[in-house]
Amino acid sequence: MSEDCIFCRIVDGDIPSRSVYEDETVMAFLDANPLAPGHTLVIPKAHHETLADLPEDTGARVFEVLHQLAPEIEAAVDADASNVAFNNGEAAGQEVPHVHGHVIPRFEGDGGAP
Ligand code: DGP
Repeated sequence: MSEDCIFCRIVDGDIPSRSVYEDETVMAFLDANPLAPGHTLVIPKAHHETLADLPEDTGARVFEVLHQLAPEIEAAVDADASNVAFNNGEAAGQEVPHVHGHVIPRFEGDGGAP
């Protein structure tokens, strides 16, 4: 837990979120600035800044949850596909320094990658 990390505060329940999934290791919730309906963030509950900091077993669990949730999220919003992506490090556009995978539903003809 990092006191000044927004996502740690969401895990702790200090900041409200619209929960999509939760287990011991991983949490998923709707993105506050969605690029598409159903845009979801999947995070490890423990604070790790980038993928390089993430223990292998935690990373594996994050991927298992992404694997399970991406098709369920697509179905929930009637999407045709999804982008599943990590902005990994500040120079790559990572604004929140707590590892998170984006699931961004995509629709035929919606104009290309975000
Ligand atoms: P990135 O640029 O990859 O670090 O994406 C960070 C995402 O986090 C961005 O799409 C907006 C989202 N976000 C930032 N603050 C909050 C918050 O307090 N709640 C939720 N649900 N999402 C947030």
